Amino acid sequence: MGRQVGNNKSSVSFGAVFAGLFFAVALYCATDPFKHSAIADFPDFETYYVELPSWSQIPTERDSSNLLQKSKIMFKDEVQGPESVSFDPQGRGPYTGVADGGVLFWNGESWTDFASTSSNRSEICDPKPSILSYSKNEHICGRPLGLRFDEKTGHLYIADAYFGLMKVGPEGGLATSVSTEAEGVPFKFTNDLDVDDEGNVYFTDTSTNDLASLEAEYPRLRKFLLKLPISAKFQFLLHIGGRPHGVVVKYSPQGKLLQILEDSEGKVVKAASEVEEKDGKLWIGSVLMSFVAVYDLH
Ligand SMILES: [Ca+2]
Repeated sequence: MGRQVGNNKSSVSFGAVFAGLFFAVALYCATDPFKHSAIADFPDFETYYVELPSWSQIPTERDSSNLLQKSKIMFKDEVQGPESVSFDPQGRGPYTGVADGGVLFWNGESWTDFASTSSNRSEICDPKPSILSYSKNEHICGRPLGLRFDEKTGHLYIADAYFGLMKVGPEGGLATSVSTEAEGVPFKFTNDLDVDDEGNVYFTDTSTNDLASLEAEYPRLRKFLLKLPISAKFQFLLHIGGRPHGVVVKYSPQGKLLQILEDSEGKVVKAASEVEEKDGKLWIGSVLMSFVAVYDLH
């Protein structure tokens, strides 16, 4: 009998400790006192529903040979997060936009600063050891996510995540704003663009960058996840399902799938943000890599 009472006592005290611990964790998550969450510095952060294609539209074809793993790694640790890769009308380059907000140019021997999208750059935009440590100042330093030259004028159009659609002359320098809104609706996250033969500029604007479909459907869930006091690295792993996976798909102008290249284990190409085809080679940029991957189509 006495023993039974003892057991009850210990289970009561264990329950109390567990409840106390649970309360402390809940309080920590709710208030984030040490500013660990990914959006701690963005008090006005809002989430939006994003329309995504249905699962039936996603191709089921696979590249079982993981051909992307044959890509050559170029400029290792010389460029951080080179999302968009582009060449100028003379074929020089590549040019790329990197995590610190700059647009860089490869002159054949070294990387040089070519352009910037922020007139407000300071030492807070200086190079950092990790790609993930730039996110706090991106809204000040800029983040060029799409680059494309107008073949006729040589102007470089830049889609900056924070400053909208911008443009800079063939000599580079500080880019000027082309547009930050369409029909009165401000851009949320200008990501990619293209320029046709007549100089018309097309670009995409997404309110989030590569978040999972579930979170697109349930914005409150996304905000909750982002508010959890865990590092940007774990946030990212959570969003992509915990495993990097590079995929490049080629479609015909009619929308027929022509070729699919994969690195399903993320051994070489961890993720592909944009691909530029030039002289039989695919130049693969990624916001997550510290290099450019080049895949030879021949
Ligand atoms: Ca892009």
